[in-house]
Amino acid sequence: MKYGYFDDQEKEYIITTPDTPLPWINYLGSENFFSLMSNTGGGYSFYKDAKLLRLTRYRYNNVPLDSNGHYYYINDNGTVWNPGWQPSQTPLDSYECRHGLGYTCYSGTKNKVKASVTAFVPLHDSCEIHKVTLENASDAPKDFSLYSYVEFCLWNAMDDMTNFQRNLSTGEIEVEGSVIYHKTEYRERRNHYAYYAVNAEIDGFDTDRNTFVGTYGSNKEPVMVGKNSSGNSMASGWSPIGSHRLSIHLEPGEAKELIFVLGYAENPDDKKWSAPNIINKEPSKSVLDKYSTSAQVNEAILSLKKHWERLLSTYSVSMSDEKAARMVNIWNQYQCMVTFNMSRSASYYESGTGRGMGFRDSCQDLLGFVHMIPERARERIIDIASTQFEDGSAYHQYQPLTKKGNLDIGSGFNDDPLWLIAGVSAYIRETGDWDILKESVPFDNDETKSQSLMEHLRRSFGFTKNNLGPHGLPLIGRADWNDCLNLNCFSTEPGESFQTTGPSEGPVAESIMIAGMYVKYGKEYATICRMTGLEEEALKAEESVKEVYDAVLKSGWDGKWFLRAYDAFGEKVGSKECEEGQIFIEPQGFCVMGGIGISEGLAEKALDSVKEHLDTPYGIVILQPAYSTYQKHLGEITSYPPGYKENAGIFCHNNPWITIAETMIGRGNRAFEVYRRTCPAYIEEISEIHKTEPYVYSQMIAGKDAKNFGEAKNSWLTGTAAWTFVSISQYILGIRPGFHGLIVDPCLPDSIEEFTAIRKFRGADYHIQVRKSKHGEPKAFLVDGMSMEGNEVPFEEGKKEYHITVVLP
Ligand code: BGC
Ligand code: IFM
Repeated sequence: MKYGYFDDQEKEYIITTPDTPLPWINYLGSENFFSLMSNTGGGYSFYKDAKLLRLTRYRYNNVPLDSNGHYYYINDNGTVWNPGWQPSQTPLDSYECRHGLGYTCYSGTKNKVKASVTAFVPLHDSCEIHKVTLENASDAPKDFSLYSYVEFCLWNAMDDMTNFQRNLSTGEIEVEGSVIYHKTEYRERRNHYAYYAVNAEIDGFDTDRNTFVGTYGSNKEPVMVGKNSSGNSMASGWSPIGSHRLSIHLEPGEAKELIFVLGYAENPDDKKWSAPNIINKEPSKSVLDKYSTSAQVNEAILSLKKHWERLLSTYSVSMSDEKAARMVNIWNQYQCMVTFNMSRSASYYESGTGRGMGFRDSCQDLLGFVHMIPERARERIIDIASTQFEDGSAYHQYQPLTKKGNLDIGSGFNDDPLWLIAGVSAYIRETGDWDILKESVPFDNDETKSQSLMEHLRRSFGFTKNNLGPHGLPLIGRADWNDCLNLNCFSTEPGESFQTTGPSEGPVAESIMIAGMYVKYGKEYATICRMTGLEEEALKAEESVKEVYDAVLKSGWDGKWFLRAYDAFGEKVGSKECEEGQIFIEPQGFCVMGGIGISEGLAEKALDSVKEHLDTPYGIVILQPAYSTYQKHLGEITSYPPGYKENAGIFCHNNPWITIAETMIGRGNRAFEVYRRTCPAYIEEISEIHKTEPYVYSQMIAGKDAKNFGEAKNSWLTGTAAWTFVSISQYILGIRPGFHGLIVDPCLPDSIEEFTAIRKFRGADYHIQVRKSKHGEPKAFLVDGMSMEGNEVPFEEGKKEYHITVVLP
């Protein structure tokens, strides 16, 4: 069942009912100011850091679901309603929500009044703009009240939810004309505030929540809205809000537009603590002047749309498979951008208070994003590498505002260092910017410990090399990519944190997944060495990679598939000898991606085993059989009920590894089958089962052992976005950056006979045509009409256009 439809022309998903199975959200913002917005107007905003500078308050896990947001109420002759349906839930005569790239429009009609809200964050300014259009579709004049409503967060979202003894006394507000200023914290910090304004005279306002909502009232029908009045309240402590009231008169057929702006302003020079607690309103005024008319706002929306056109034009494909084309051209790239911006910090499933930017997560996000804005990828690489330790290991997470490593989590995830090589290699292949390797980058955020980025890569590679276990395979540490496979936490008591307590690293437990990574990224590291003139180092790296390759063949092969690991007692994990957890997906994907076992015929066997044991109609599960009981020596993975998350869920992130691996052994049909199963556009039809947004990937879909088989969770912020984009764009369609130029190496299913693509790469346009040979046409690889050997089109400085035709055998 569907709850909406795609409009590819407008690049929108149009939701036709407000009560979707879960809130279906969108992200507004591209630089510093971000908002999450659901299809019913729910959500919140923050500046740079979802934990430390949260503008508006959201209540996770609330009843009813998704019941705080930036709302409008209408009181039309005693009928109170919201254009987005929530929070009043008054039935609407019509409803629609259009989620587009960086903007959301929703509208509702009630008793012949239509109210539409277009919400977006303009490029380069730190505010969320709502253009609210009110129309009278009746044949009589209409008089009604419009209320705006936001509830301010007292900046630090964690404190806001916990430290009530303090924060119920800190709230401060100022009101000037139609602008409400939220200045909690200003007294002490004097550097930031929020403002909430409308470009019209108001008839009343409220800034104290209890006055507006009623002491025992609720968002559903605030007491002031019911009374058609305002308290003109000035919050003093408790919970500051922003609400404007406007009396609207509309003649039959008349429409009115209002512009509401919720902004963040910084005032970095105001360090006069002894001065009166008066904010400098200039920074906010200049933004409000920029967005005070509909014409200005329309212009800003247009710029935003152009910005997205530009970003998406870097990779666009034209092919008969409409669903795959829409994902490649629009939604998958869009999600990559959002995931890159957010890492795993703020979604409807990530509260924005826990994890900041993840080391491994951000490096992987970069793989799906680097072609769009390489400058930002460069910046991110430097930030990430700055949280690395001198031995090559790294803080697992860092806070986006301070960019400092997170001490609570620390290090010890032994896959982390290798992801840096993956990210840097992708960046260099995309841009040809070898100079990045010369950048001086601190270790542990300490400028006195700065070394070149190349040295950071060397330490990354060296970390794995220096941390091999009894079988010559990489030690797993606290966990590898699979956070929940905690093989060294066997002394943890139930209830203690798996990843942070006890002797979480040890000299025995080894990971075959990291071995696969080491072979894949170690080879890329060796190429980087070679291409920068370090031939000897390249040879040494290749030697070490070969040793691990051989160790996998000797001790990491289980007969029909790759083992997952050795535990802290030297016992196998992910083997036919195990009672449960006999086969895992990750090493099958990563070892084959690293090329292990391809020439020996093992890769095919491993991937056949994935199909035989792990396939389901909704995607490939992470392991089988699911663990039925908690087992201390395996860690958090066994804490989940069978079929959920890392315990045999369909962990979408690793499905594209299988897609890529399949292309590496030339099986296009199977590669595409794996791609299609988790692809949102393909599963839109079963939204009542899948439940999360049909335009983005989710982290997990419940596996076949779970009661809710097929139900997804944790949409938006997942490495799935980047990896699926890599799998379809670089491996199935086969257009991928190499160190010397652009590679065109498709591996198509029977259902795709041909396609054309435009790829912007290092400042040139590549016009690519691929078709399968028909009627005996010989295979060909032509560049500007000339036949070429191989499949990597050498990049020529200054050349602006390449025309490539590939005829596949
Ligand atoms: C979750 C994992 C997640 C990890 C993050 C665990 O509790 O189950 O899915 O990756 O935390 O550290
Ligand atoms: O690899 C991790 C990721 O870093 C966070 N989400 C879960 C994944 C698998 O455990």
